[in-house]
Amino acid sequence: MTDVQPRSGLKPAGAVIAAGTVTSEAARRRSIAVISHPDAGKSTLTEALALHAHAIDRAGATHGKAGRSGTVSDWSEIERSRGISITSAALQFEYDGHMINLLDTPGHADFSEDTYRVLTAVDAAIMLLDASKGLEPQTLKLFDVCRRRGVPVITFVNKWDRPGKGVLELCDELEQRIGLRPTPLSWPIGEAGRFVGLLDRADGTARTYRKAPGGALLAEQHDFTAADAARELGEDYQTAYDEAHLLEPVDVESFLAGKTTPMLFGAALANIGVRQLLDTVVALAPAPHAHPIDDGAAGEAKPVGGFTRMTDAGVREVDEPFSGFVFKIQAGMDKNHRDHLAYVRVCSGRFERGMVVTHERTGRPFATKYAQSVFGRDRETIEEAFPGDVVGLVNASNLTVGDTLFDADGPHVRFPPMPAFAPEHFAVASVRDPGRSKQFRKAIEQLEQEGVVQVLVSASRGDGSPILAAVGPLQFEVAQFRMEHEFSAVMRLDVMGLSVARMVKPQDLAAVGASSGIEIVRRRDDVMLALFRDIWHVRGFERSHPGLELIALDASED
Ligand SMILES: Nc1nc2c(ncn2[C@@H]2O[C@H](COP(=O)(O)OP(=O)(O)OP(=O)(O)O)[C@@H](O)[C@H]2O)c(=O)[nH]1
Ligand SMILES: [Mg+2]
Repeated sequence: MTDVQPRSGLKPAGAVIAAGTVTSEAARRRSIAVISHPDAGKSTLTEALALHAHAIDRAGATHGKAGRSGTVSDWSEIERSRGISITSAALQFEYDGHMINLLDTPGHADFSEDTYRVLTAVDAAIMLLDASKGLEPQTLKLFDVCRRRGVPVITFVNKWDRPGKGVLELCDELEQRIGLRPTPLSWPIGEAGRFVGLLDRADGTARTYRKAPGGALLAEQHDFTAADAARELGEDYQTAYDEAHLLEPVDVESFLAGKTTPMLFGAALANIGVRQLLDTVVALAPAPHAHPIDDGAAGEAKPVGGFTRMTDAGVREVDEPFSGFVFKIQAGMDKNHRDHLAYVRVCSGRFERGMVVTHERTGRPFATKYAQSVFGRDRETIEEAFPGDVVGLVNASNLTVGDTLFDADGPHVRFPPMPAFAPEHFAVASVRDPGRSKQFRKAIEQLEQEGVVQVLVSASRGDGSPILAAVGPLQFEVAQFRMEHEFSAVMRLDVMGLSVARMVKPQDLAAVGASSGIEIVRRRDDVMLALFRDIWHVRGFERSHPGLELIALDASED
């Protein structure tokens, strides 16, 4: 393994920062999510980034999906056996004087609720493109969420070690299809599949790579000055140089405004181009900034993105007393302890373990004695955290996704609610062995709290047969798997022929419920829903009952 000096031409902004104060600690933090269509290589890249920052010393995701055993972000049994990420994972590591909070997200559309929640907790995103596939449907959807939330996007074109599309074709796709202008930082020398090395667009230097066997260690590399590269690499270098200069250079302002995207190339599996990406995150991704709050004004609080404020709604500045919100709850991380962990994104102030905070939803005090940092499945006690960090609170059983916590001695704050999705799949759940009913009920409660599935209760079926509601059917599989493996209760699921949920006002309940083929259910927040076969069923009902109002679940960001 060779050392990975020297770095690319980027100079991290504000590398010399006095440590210790909330403002300076926030300034050296970068919180970023990796997003894309399934299989583009997010988990592989997450691991490669940690490898480059020396947070781990060997990549585990190097043997293809089937044999994957040790990917730090894909830790659960079901993820390892299937080779897909079904839930997001957080890693934190130091790099070059900065603290990086990196969130790997699941690409599968069925788990997009989880990915969307993560996007509320980061300040920037790395959008991964598979070199041979370009912009895939789920990537488009996620990019759209970033745009709406004002999350600036860095683009990494992955799998350049394999045959793929042309570089200019990929750039065109970004510009034509999503109106995002790519501004290259690096440029591949040699087309996809016949990859020679990377050109640094800023100074014309080049780096060639030879993959370490199996790709588990950092790739061997060789650096060339611009003059040497032109001589040694010949036409390939000249082509790369000419093409790279057809596009504009990086521009921070338009990047933060979501108009341009710094673009890099590489191969996560072979650890190529990964260091440049890390340097780019440090140099360009915004540090944590003022966070929009839910100030009770009409309409939704709009996000502030990058440095560009897009809202008149109130904000919580990073140097105000501690505040944060729960964006994820995960159980079963530690088999021996059966605990569950609430992931809190710190928005302002210094978090100190043991401090008493107020749980905004209940107004009750909440002790934070068991606070941990998270690294995939590994956790360690932490003493303090700063804006941008993810704090894991253990056995925080009263906490639910979307809840706000704030310093009990500071001013009250509430962050906007989490985006919830309109479910499109419904199934009646029951326990196979009635002797396991207690475990079944506990599991249902747990899975709901984590947001693995939504749980609806129908008066006619009762508590013992809750209706599970999901954005995609894979969520059901996860619920079933976890029910069996964590709670030793086998769950029977009877899929219902229903696909649309609408809110119903209390005064209309009896009338809607009297109509055949419509199921009335209660959601956790006591909202009453009517479940319909399909959208045609809804429209037909509306036509024949003009006096009744059905309200669409518009929280879905589609
Ligand atoms: N050839 C090549 N294969 C890669 C590269 N990066 C990732 N892969 C492979 O692509 C497959 C998918 O990688 P993952 O990292 O699991 O992809 P993901 O985006 O996390 O997938 P989901 O979490 O399921 O959405 C694996 O077989 C990887 O080994 C790369 O740079 N080159
Ligand atoms: Mg993954």
